[in-house]
Amino acid sequence: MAGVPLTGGFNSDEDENNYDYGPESDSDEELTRRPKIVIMGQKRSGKTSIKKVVFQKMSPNETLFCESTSRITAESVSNSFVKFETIEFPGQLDPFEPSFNPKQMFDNCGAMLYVIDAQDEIEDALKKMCTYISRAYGINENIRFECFVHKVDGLSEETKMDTYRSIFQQVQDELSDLGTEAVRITYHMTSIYDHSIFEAFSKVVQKLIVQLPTLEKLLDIFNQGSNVEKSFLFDMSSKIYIATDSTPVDMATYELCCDMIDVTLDISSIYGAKEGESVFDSNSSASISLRTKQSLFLRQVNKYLALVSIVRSENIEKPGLMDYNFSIFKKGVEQVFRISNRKLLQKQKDRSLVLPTPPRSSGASN
Ligand SMILES: Nc1nc2c(ncn2[C@@H]2O[C@H](COP(=O)(O)OP(=O)(O)OP(=O)(O)O)[C@@H](O)[C@H]2O)c(=O)[nH]1
Ligand SMILES: [Mg+2]
Repeated sequence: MAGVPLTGGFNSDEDENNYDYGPESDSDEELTRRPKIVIMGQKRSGKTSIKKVVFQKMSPNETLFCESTSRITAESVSNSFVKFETIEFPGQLDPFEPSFNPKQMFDNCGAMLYVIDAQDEIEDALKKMCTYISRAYGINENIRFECFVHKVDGLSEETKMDTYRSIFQQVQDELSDLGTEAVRITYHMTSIYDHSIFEAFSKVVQKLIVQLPTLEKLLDIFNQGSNVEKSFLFDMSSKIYIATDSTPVDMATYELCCDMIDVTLDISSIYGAKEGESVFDSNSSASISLRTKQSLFLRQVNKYLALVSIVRSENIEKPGLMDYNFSIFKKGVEQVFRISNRKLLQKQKDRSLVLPTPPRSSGASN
């Protein structure tokens, strides 16, 4: 099929490279509004390691020296496109102790992530997870529940599937005993030693982005018009993808795209950036042709995001078409977030306009 230039119904020529997911400020109100991801799990199940590897670029081997967390740790993830807060509960603490104010915490919680060490005894961990999930569900039914069956690097493919099946069955039984079978839990098989942890975190974060269906549609249109096989919208600093088109994600393709980001940033930091400057800017773009007759394209969308696409080499007819379609796609993404931001600012303005009614004076004035 021949590629076609896209047309965009955009009437604004503003170039907003720094548009963001919500207003960019660290005001108290902004911080409390940020989506919260509560991370729980038994001691040494891998909670801190996951955060460090995904958001702080720690190499997996270094996590061997991570100290056990002794108290509740809240960290803001703000150097990435989606800004949110992670709250880690160390294994030995009960998050529903009244002194931790569970009502307030789970009322504001976007996702609850429970980490289970697949290389350890899982019975107790599962029981605890089900109890916590049903209590959190009792406070806020909108929380997304995510179960990370973690450290699967030590398991064979067969054991992995058996573990998954047995966890799924036990959790269903346990939840129905607790009377909360309506809860939906998403399971992810993860390890910090491969890309599975980034893929799983991508899926967790995507659920917190309200614009996701629109982004997916935009990516589908871009792919069709440009004869592209697969596209990801990547958050460059964490390498999690915040959206992809509607075709299924294949792990090898995702890994290929992650590798491309590493290569681009490495080359850019050696040859491109001046000292103290960001290695990812509006000039960032890369094309790589592979032996497999596929080509990879990377283009900067804004200061945090990049579009990474895979095209079969025989489908590249006109090199300019992809760039043209990308410029239309980029404007589309800008519009999507600008509209959301405007709505959000309007909501904040409306809220501040609700002034308290002055007390009525009982006496006559003269
Ligand atoms: N094999 C393997 N080991 C892992 C993985 N993730 C974490 N670990 C190891 O698990 C150990 C415990 O990790 P932590 O991140 O400190 O565990 P935690 O859940 O934060 O523990 P507490 O803070 O005590 O509740 C470390 O030695 C990590 O190297 C993984 O995917 N595979
Ligand atoms: Mg920890």
